[in-house]
Amino acid sequence: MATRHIPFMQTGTLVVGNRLLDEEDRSIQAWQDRPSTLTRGHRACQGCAEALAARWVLDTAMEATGGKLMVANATGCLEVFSTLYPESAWRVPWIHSLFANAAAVATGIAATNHAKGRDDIRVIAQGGDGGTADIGMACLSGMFERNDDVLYVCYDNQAYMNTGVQRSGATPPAARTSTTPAVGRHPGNAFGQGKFVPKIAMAHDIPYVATATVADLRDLEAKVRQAMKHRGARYLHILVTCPLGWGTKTADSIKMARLAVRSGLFPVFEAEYGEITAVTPIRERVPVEDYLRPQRRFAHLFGSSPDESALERIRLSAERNIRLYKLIPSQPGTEGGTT
Ligand SMILES: Cc1ncc(C[n+]2csc(CCOP(=O)(O)OP(=O)(O)O)c2C)c(N)n1
Ligand code: SF4
Ligand SMILES: [Mg+2]
Repeated sequence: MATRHIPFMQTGTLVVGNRLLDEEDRSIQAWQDRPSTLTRGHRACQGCAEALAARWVLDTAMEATGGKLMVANATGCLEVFSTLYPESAWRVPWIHSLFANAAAVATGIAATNHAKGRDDIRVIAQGGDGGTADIGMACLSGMFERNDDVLYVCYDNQAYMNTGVQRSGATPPAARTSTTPAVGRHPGNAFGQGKFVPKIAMAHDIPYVATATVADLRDLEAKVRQAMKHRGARYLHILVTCPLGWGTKTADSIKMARLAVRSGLFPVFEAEYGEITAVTPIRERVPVEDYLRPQRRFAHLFGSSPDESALERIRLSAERNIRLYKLIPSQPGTEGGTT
């Protein structure tokens, strides 16, 4: 990207003077023909990062494919808030699958396109963390194993939000959900359970796996473009703040995603054929408490007598991520981190 002076009055905006940049350097937000795949009429909560991420992903994919895109969507908040009968907020060929089978439906669409000689039409499957990590895992693993030509996008808000904030396999330890209440000796979600789907995807040696958050939309955009350059099975896992389920301020959705990354609790990286190829280093590390304290789902860890043992276990998990993904290249034991 060319170095360009950005006027002061534009530095606080997400577009950061986009329209002053050369056309190829502009974000999807500044694209004159932005398709607005997810448009007015949806009923997402205020501050819903899932809505923001989905629009960003699909708008970018639309541009990358010249508008030749079809989408299969698992049941979950994204599907429910966007398609209240008889309306639809989608402006892309879009099909609602079951909770469990978005990956299989997308595979079928890709196979049909291929049989018709229309490999130019690309396919995206998308779902929440419950639809991905839990009930949809079998279909997803099959899609990976067969290396079907589909990009699967998981919008990870860390619980089953659509049905009332139940725990999923992606809910973090100690988090309070409606099925892991903040009661007893070990309140909230149990430690030592759950799964990180990007690692499972990498274990299939598929062409492309990446993680991203709504805190860095240019990075998200670049990863969608990179994913669309590949053929075969690809997986994109996006951390999306949910103000309702996390108990955060609606204005803080971007900030919370940024704190997740800076605390080390959510690693941002890319991998090809099972090997990590790039990581986003943590430039200004923050204590895990800075990320946890503003969230009501972790309120039981603080107060007059903070739960030091739970906080220590969470700190250790951030340390482990930093070590494993080399998120701080200068830290001993993490030499060789890529950027
Ligand atoms: C077989 C089946 N079981 C349960 C449901 C009810 N259900 C619909 S969406 C949902 C939770 C979705 O959670 P997630 O995939 O994380 O998406 P989110 O709403 O959090 O974005 C559940 C349990 C269903 N539709 N089908
Ligand atoms: S419950 Fe959460 S994921 Fe669902 S629409 Fe509201 S903010 Fe978005
Ligand atoms: Mg969810």
